[in-house]
Amino acid sequence: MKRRLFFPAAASAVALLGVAAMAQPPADTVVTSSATVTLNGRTITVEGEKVTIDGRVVTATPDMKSKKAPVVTKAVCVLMPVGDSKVSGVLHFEQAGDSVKVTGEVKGLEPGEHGFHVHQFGDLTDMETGKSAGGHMDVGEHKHGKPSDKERHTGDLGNITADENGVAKVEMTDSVISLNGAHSIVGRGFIVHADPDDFGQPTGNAGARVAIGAIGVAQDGLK
Ligand SMILES: [Cu+2]
Ligand SMILES: [Zn+2]
Repeated sequence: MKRRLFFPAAASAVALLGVAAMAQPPADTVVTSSATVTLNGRTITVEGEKVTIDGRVVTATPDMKSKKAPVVTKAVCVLMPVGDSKVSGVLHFEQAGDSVKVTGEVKGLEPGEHGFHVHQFGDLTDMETGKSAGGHMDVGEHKHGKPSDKERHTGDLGNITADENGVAKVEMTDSVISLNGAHSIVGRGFIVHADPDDFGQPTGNAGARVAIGAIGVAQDGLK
């Protein structure tokens, strides 16, 4: 007898819950259909997430995929020692028309010349050898060369020269690298080598990697 009495009560409770669920969808439900209602003489339209009252948009999903790319005007690279080297420094890059001005200082070097290149990857996971930065950055397939050569890797910036205190002041302008477009060095790696780049093939015989860094957008470098 008890069961018979219980059954209709449970059934109506389920029915009530069903009606409640239909009337009020969960708060996180994404509305994909569209509907128009008239309320107090005003036309309210819901299309997906967009709501308009009398044609005026009152809510809209922001456009998260802007088509306009920002322009990078300045980039920076903090050079850190590779393995047990003591070489460190900071490089600044500034776009000046079609050229990039490279300035900065590298310290802890042996006096003399050191290979100085943009490498393929801004990947610093191997700080023991610096090999995670890959080979010389090259857009296309070129031979290794001097910065002034007609043919060179995109990232071939030649050498820097350290004084008797092991400090190299960097100041150069290069028109092959860029901070924007296909030749952009932003996100790539930078390597300073133990030996001079002698411009021999395939990569200049510059020896071990003594400092590594990743090139990023500078704090005041976006337009
Ligand atoms: Cu290199
Ligand atoms: Zn090269």
